Amino acid sequence: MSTTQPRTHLRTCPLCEAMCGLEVTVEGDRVTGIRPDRDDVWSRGYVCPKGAVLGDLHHDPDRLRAPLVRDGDSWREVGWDEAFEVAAERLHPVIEAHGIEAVTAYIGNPTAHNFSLSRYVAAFVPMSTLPVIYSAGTVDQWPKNVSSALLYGGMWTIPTPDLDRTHHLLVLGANPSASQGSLLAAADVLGRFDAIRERGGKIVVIDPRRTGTADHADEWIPIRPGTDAALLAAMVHVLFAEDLVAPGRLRDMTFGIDRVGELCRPFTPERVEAACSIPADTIRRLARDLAAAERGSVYGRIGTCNQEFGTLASWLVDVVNVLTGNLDRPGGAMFANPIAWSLTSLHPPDQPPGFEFGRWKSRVRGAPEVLGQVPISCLAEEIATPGEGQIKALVTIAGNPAISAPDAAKLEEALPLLDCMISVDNYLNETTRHADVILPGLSPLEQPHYDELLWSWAVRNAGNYSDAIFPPPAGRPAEWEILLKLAAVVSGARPSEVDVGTLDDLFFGGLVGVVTADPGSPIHGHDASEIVGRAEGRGPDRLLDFTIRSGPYGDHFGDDPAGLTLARVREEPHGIDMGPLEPRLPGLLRTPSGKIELAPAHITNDLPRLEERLGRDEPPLVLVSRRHVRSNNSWMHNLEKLVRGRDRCTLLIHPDDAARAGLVDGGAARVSSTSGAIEAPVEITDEMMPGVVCLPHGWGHDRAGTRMGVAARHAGVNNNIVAPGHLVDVPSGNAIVNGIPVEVSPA
Ligand SMILES: Nc1nc2c(c(=O)[nH]1)N[C@H]1C(S)=C(S)[C@@H](COP(=O)(O)OP(=O)(O)OC[C@H]3O[C@@H](n4cnc5c(=O)[nH]c(N)nc54)[C@H](O)[C@@H]3O)O[C@H]1N2
Ligand SMILES: Nc1nc2c(c(=O)[nH]1)N[C@H]1C(S)=C(S)[C@@H](COP(=O)(O)OP(=O)(O)OC[C@H]3O[C@@H](n4cnc5c(=O)[nH]c(N)nc54)[C@H](O)[C@@H]3O)O[C@H]1N2
Ligand code: SF4
Ligand SMILES: [Mo]
Repeated sequence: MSTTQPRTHLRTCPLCEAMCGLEVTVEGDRVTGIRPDRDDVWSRGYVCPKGAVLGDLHHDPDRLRAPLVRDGDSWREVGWDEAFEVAAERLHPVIEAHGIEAVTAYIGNPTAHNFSLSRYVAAFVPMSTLPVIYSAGTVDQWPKNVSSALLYGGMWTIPTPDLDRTHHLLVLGANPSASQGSLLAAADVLGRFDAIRERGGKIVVIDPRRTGTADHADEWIPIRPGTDAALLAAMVHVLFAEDLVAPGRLRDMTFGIDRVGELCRPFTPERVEAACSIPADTIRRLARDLAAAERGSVYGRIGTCNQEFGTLASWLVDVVNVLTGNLDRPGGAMFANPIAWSLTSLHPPDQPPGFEFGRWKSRVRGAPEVLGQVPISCLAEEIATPGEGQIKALVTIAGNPAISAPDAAKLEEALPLLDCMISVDNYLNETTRHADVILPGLSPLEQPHYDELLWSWAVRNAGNYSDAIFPPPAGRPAEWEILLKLAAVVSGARPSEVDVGTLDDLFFGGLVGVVTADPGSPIHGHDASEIVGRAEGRGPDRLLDFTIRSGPYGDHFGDDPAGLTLARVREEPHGIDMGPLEPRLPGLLRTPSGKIELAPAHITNDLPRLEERLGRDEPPLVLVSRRHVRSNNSWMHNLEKLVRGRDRCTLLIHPDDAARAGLVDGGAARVSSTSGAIEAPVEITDEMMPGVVCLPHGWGHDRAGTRMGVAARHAGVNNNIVAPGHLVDVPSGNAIVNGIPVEVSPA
């Protein structure tokens, strides 16, 4: 009789930016245990509850394992050839009747965390020939992308706080106790926070909510949502007024330092204190403390992006880091130099040197394009409004906009109007229930893993490759193959004619051509056809090998024989660590001037809007969002171990506000705004500042026709029903989902 011996596999968790190393135990085809890998050079034994249930995700019976095709109200499991045939049958007539302009795509968050999707979405977008796409980026970090594009010349050139060496950390609108860090890749962020304080440093958290992160800080300063830009502008004012501006070596590589001082002069601490709800003295102290710190760093995240002045706030975070000399110095805010460079670091081919915005406008609302996209809230009206250019077909890739996009009710009404919808997704959920065809990807454990983008803002220069734990089931394509084939089908090809290998060669060859022609690349001048000819393998592995070999520590195709290749990286299953971050400026800058362009007009033109806001009457209550460590946006609620226990989709409200609204703890509240109303259980807590209530996003799993049994039993409500879609940050078009005026009453 044969017994299956337990085997252990080392594996990076693909769920968030912490990139924890795991030790996964497998018996036969079952995952029987997951422990943190204490020898992982990056995460050193850290894990959170989500990583520990990757096995449950793999075994989840609701996870789709075969394509689904809709016939009326019912679904049929089909083979892959048939799935693509049906996709073409339903999509091509739309394109013939209305042109490719009638088709668009929405790209969701897990794309950034998936071995295949993260690399091949870069192929899908151009190859599909879609003129316009939408993404979760415009409910996320678009303001930071705009700021980085203009300041440094790369929309993903984003500095990260150098946690392990800083002495002073100012955190705005980030809650790593839940999120585990964002645009800040580090495992055990809070442990690193504690270490800052243990070595005598200081941490200040600025947030309308006293979060689990604030519990690890020296000081929590509540702020009225949407006013971080005013606070930071006042800090800049103080730095100039008190002669504390000390950019050091950055001065010679920066344009616009004095201009920033002039522009922020009107923002005195006294003028912003009422709007921010932070005393002027406190603002002065924040500026002085930061200036006095030997090594300090300002870090802002989604609370500073998903809000009324997202771009100004995101920009001012970097402005303050520059003015205090902390940008690009150890202990400040630094740029990583990972083992494998990210495809996103290439300048977008459709952009002139530098960046232009507003090159086209959305049809219905006239929203200007920013970095190739308009707000995701435009999608519903583009589908629902008849006329030339109306959207008739949609492709979703690893996204759940029916829940995650503002004005969710409008999008839910619009999706059924589509003539064709194709979803690359692993679940039949609130969004994909509207699809004609669902094409599921492999489970994370059935594919290799190496993060594409996230190492670009890691707190160390590192990388880690994991092999697949289970072989992909026979006949199932990887998602890179799905994307290439789908791109060809969208562009008009018949599925039977598509040769994925040829498309992959085209994509790879094109990339090698671009890089060898780039004077800034270490492999500049190499013969592209020779590199392509010798490259082994295909798909994401071949790309990864190329980005490692042409990267900073690579073998540069023979120039540095001791350098890294994918094969060498694979020999180190606990990961490779090339050490702490090192200064990268001015070499990294890709601006037209070759300097940091600190006062770009596209951003500073928004300052009058901020000034106007200062005198505004404040609404009695505004709503903000939150995350929880056991939840992941909208999609891990089908795992019993994560959702069990008390309801986490509750309305947090300060005791004074609750009393005024007549709400009792554990009772039900009705939350309404100009866009809709929802009901949620009440949790009265002084962790909220008065005047601000809080709901998590990502819930509302009570919709008919989904196939997520556990999630449906823990449905919660969708806070994006009360997020009005017209509320966007002006320079970026990013959604405002924090600081929404709401009314609250007993339900
Ligand atoms: N009110 C409010 N709204 C918000 C936010 C907020 O703070 N407040 N945050 C915003 C932010 S930051 C983000 S990033 C967005 C997220 O918005 P989305 O990206 O639209 O939503 P997710 O919940 O991440 O959707 C994940 C989808 O991908 C599928 N999926 C998971 N893994 C895979 C995979 O490996 N392959 C494929 N093909 N599919 C997969 C899931 O089944 C699910 O359908 O939400 C935004 N919305
Ligand atoms: N467990 C888990 N981890 C995740 C996710 C998840 O859903 N669950 N989502 C992932 C994704 S897609 C992202 S983008 C990241 C986000 O990572 P974080 O940015 O750390 O996100 P949050 O935990 O939502 O923390 C945002 C904080 O901003 C505060 N805030 C709201 N409005 C304002 C404001 O106007 N000003 C200030 N100063 N603060 C404000 C909120 O109260 C909240 O505490 O997390 C990622 N990691
Ligand atoms: S913090 Fe949790 S979800 Fe994030 S990588 Fe680590 S184990 Fe995975
Ligand atoms: Mo996000």
